[in-house]
Order: sequence, then C-alpha cells, then structure tokens
Amino acid sequence: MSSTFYISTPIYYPNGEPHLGHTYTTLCADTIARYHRMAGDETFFLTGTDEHGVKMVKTAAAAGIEPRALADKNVAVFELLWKELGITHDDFIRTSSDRHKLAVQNIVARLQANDDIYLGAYEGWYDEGQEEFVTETEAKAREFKSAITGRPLTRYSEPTYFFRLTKYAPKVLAYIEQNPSFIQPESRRNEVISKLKQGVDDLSISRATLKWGIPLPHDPAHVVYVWIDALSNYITALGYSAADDSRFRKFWPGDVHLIGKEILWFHTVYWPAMLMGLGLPLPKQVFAHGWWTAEGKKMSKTLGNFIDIERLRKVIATYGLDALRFYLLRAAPFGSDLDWNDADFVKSYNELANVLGNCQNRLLKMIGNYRGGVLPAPGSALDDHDRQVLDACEQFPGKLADAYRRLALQECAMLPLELARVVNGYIDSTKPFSLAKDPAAAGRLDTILHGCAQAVYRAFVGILPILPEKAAAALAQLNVDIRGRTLGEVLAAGLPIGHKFGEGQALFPRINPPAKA
Ligand code: ME8
Repeated sequence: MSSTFYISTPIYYPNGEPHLGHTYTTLCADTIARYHRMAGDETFFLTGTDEHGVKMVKTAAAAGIEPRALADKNVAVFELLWKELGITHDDFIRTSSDRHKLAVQNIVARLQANDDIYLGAYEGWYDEGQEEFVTETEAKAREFKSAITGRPLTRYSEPTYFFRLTKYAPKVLAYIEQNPSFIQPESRRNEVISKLKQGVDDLSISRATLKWGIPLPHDPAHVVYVWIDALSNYITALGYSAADDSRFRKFWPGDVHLIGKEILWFHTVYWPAMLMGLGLPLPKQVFAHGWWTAEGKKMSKTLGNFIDIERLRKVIATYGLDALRFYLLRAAPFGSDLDWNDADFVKSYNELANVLGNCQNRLLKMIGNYRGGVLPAPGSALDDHDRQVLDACEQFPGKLADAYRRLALQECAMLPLELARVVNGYIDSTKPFSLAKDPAAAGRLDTILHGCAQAVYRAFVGILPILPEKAAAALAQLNVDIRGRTLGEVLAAGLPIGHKFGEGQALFPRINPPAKA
C-alpha cells in the first residue's frame, strides 16, 4: 500500500545568503524525502523563504534598498544554491507571494470568526533578530539581550491584536504529553513541557507600526506578526483555503517539520494552538536538530570560521557534493549539536574511499578477473564467515527502515558503511585472491564472490538517499537499474545469479594534498 509523506524545512529569512545552517536542514530534509520516494511513498518536500518582519526591513534599510528587493536578491541565491546542491523540493513558498498572502488572511479571518482574536495593547520586549516577544522575566534573565544573537532587546508599546494562546495552551500541553513522538528528540519535548507548565500570555499577532507584512483582513492598518505569517506556510503552500486544495487534502497533516532547536517553541506551541483554532489536525512530528558551530566556536565572520556559501562551494568543488552530504549527516547523532572541523571532514572523506570505494573496487576486480564479470551461484556449504555476510544483508533493510523511521540520520549514513565493512573483513579473512589460484577451491570462491556482491549492492542501494551521485555511479558500475521498484523490493530481491557487472572506476579519488576542507 502506498502512503503519503510530507516533510518541510523552516522557511528561511532572506536577509542574507544561505550558510551551513540552512544547508544542513535542507540537506537532511532532502535525504529523508529521497528515502521516502524510494520507499514508494507519495512524497511532498517543502522549503521556502520568510520575507516579512522587522529584521528584513532593517537589513534592507541599512543596504539602502526596499525589503522586497532584498528578498528578491537573496531568494535567488537560496534557489540557486538548492539547485547546485541537487535539492529535490517539490515546492518553494515565498511569503511575499499572493497565494500565501491570501491564505494567511483567510487563516486570520477564521481565527477571528472563532473569537480567538481581540484588540488590546502590547507593552514589552521584542527580540528583533529572532522576531520574538520576550516576557519581562525572560528579558531580565537575559540582561535585556537576545539569547541567540546577543543584541539588545527592543521595547514596544503599541495597539495590537492578540490571539487567545491562553485558551489553547492547556490543550497543547495535553497533546504533547499524550503524543510522545510529536516533539523529538525527547530532551526537546521535556523543555517545551516544562516551559508550558510555567504558563503563557496571549500572543500579540499584529504590528501597527510596521508596513512590510500582510495586512490584517479586518484592520489593514496592522500587519500580521511575522511568525503567524511564517508558520502558516506549511498549509498555505498546500493550497489551504484556495480554490484547489487537493494538495492540502492529500498531504495534511504533515509528517515532519524539520527545524533547528532555536525555533522549537514557535513550532510546538504557537503553531499547534493556531491549528487547534482552525480546527485542523496537528503535524505528526516536529523534529528539532542541533546547532552548528565551527572549529569549536560560534560561527562568525570576524572569527573567520563562518561556513558561508563560498566555503561550501569550495568544499564541493574539491570533494564533491556527496562528500559534503555524508560529512554533515554523520557529524553527530541527529538532534545533537554539531561542530564543523576540517580534519574530521577529510577523515570522513577517507572513510568513504576506504570503506565504500574499496569494497566496490575489490568486488568488481575479483568478479571481473575470476568470473568474467558474471555473478556466480554459491558453490560450497556455508561457513561462519559466509553466514555473517548473509545475515548482515538480511538484517540491513529492517535496520535501515527503522533508522529512517526514527530519523536517526547518522545511523542512516553509517549502516551502509557497516555493511561495506563486513564485506572488507570477509575478503580479508577468506582471501579470495589465494583461493583463485587453486582450481579445487572454485566452489568456495563462488560462494565468497556471491556474498560480497549481494552485500556491496545493498550497501550502495541503501546509501542512495545520502550519496545520490556516488551511489548512482556505483550502481551503474554494478550494471543495475533499480528504477520502477521500491527500496524494499530491491533490497529483498538482491542480484540474480548470472548478473553481468560493468567496469569499476574509483568512486572517491585520492585528493592531494588532503589539506583543509
Ligand atoms: O528562523 N546550526 O529563519 P532563519 C543549525 N524564518 N541550523 C541552523 C544554524 C546553525 N548554526 N543556523 C541556521 C527563521 N540554521 C525563520 C523560520 S519557519 C516557519 C520560520 C537553520 O533564516 C535551522 O534550520 O533564521 C534554523 O531553524 C533555521 O536555519 C533558521 O533560519
């Protein structure tokens, strides 16, 4: 039975160019989307840009241009980078687009009709970098500075419309408590629960002093608070409230909102409360991944450790896109904080070469030299070494599916390498090159070559979502075409006896000098 799968990234502020952080979330979402497509799910992968708010206005003013021009300029860079990175998103939502604006106005109008919105006045602190209201207690605790950017908080005092967050907060808390998989990882879930238990205020959802935003339908002198506008993207992109809402009906509720940990509260409190107000089901999961630093420090232009778009392009030009994907995914258990480190990058590239590249190379050489490139049937009784390889092949699909189900992306990257390591160990201990010299050992050699081939094939199929170019090149060398079959079918079937292999070529060439990444 085929099912649907909907995954989103945050929509990024185009107040600057994308960097390592944006790239990471988007590559992770891309990997998960690729996996689900291969698994046979009808998949929808959404990304986009969050173009309104004070931050955009201030950055544009500093550059002497209009916010719209700033957005257009940087959106083009985001779109180009995603193209260069081979990102397979199905849609790119811009919050300045008409389809989004109209739907946001419908959303606000529905909340208003539901008596969830009322006019009042906001008096308090605002973090412009995060576009976040900060309570007096929090502001004091943070010494009136942003917890994320360290810049001073701004004081606001103006009329505003409020959303009745206090009405929904107990329901949101109960939902989170009753649905353990809604917020992942577990530690993040606990954070939200304890903060919710401290109580919330109603949420200011309009700005009367800002012009760059979506006008409130019933009071166009106000624009919609940028987070209400932005969170709505997850349904406006699907056509919520539009004449054609077929995508919305097919894909909502979404399966995973992938986000960085700093925007957890918005996604697990404001967004669920809004959806409850709209009478809509909640997304199945919000997964908050960790934060990147570089060489042990917060990324910063002045420190010179900022992994910007130029740096990413340089790494890709030297090592290839797949090496970057692999490094980012295996850098830490998914959900934990991560640190960019040049030496680790080179190590992870060498791991690809020494483990995956090596077993492919050995397999194709041996099968070419000893069996004319044709897969033999096993020709001897199985011993413990053979059984270890066959067991690893058998367990691989289940382990991989389970790792993707848990979004344990580091495991998703390492499982195929583990299988390849088993093959390398198998070759080292059974020594097919010696057996090849002894005609009486032909049957034994057939068994070993057969086992190696089945495992190498599965390792490359399994790593396709992470190394789309390299794994496809490896499969082309193995002369297999898996199109038209699901991942489960391919992994279960393995290679048929008599399969004719192609020629091997180095997948991960040595890079000299292996300087910094
Ligand atoms: O917050 N480490 O946009 P944004 C890991 N527009 N991930 C990082 C990162 C880092 N150092 N830096 C950025 C916004 N990210 C809002 C979102 S969604 C309805 C609105 C990634 O441009 C990570 O995914 O500041 C983080 O959540 C996101 O970029 C923030 O992007």
